[in-house]
Amino acid sequence: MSLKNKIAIITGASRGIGKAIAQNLAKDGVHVILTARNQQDLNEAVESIGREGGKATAFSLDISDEKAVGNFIDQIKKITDSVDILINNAGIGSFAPVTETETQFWDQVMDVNVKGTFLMCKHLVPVMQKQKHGHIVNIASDVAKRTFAEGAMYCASKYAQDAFSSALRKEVRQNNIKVSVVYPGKVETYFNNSIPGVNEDHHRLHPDDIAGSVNYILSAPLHVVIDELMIHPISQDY
Ligand code: NJP
Repeated sequence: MSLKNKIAIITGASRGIGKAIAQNLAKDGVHVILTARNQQDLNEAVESIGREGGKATAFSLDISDEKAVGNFIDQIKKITDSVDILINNAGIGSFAPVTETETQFWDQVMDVNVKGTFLMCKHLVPVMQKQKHGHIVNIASDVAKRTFAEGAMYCASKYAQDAFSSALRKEVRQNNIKVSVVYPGKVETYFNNSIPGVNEDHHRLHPDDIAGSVNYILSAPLHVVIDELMIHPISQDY
């Protein structure tokens, strides 16, 4: 299915996986609406898409803030009647023993990874239900399906995001809305204060690998939904 002239909202699109998804979709003719908190990073991403001939718009948005999400969707409704695609990609995490995990950080991780996904869906699904179509792609993690020591907080958030996605899929299928989940292994991004290119660990995917998977999912024929897609670097032991 062609993606040309579709409209997509991408959270966490200022860098890493979200930025690569936005760039890749724009190359396929999608009007991409980029969101993240840092406006300057967003502007740079929008400019780079524009230089490649793509159509991009940016909105500063903290997805953990319901009032901000509601205001954002109101603004979107003023510029378009239709939103074809929502990519819930923004996410945070860090790794430590449970006894050393700050409760405040637990709340932040749950607020972004779980509540943020919920809020974006809560406020955008009605738009998709009205137009009688839509595709939501949630970027979870392979640790939505496995656990490891010192990963309790992050794994819990990704298991919750995955369970939410699975239940939502059953709820909105009748409205012709597809819900897909991508489960990446390690990816070379800014996640958890990493700096791409300086990590000693070479067992990582490139953000473009995830972006390619997302294009594949979104390009499936109308009658097909790819519910889940797990993707790892072949060298990653998991
Ligand atoms: O991370 P990074 P990734 N509201 O840090 C934004 C999952 N994943 O691309 O808000 C709105 O480069 C932030 O912008 P800013 C991971 O769990 C990754 O790797 O300005 N946006 C930036 O644009 C996550 O769900 C790996 O700080 C918020 C973006 O999110 C997704 O992949 C492995 C926000 C983060 O970019 C993308 O992460 C895996 C908020 N409150 C799953 N807080 C991996 N990298 O290895 C942050 O299994 N952002």
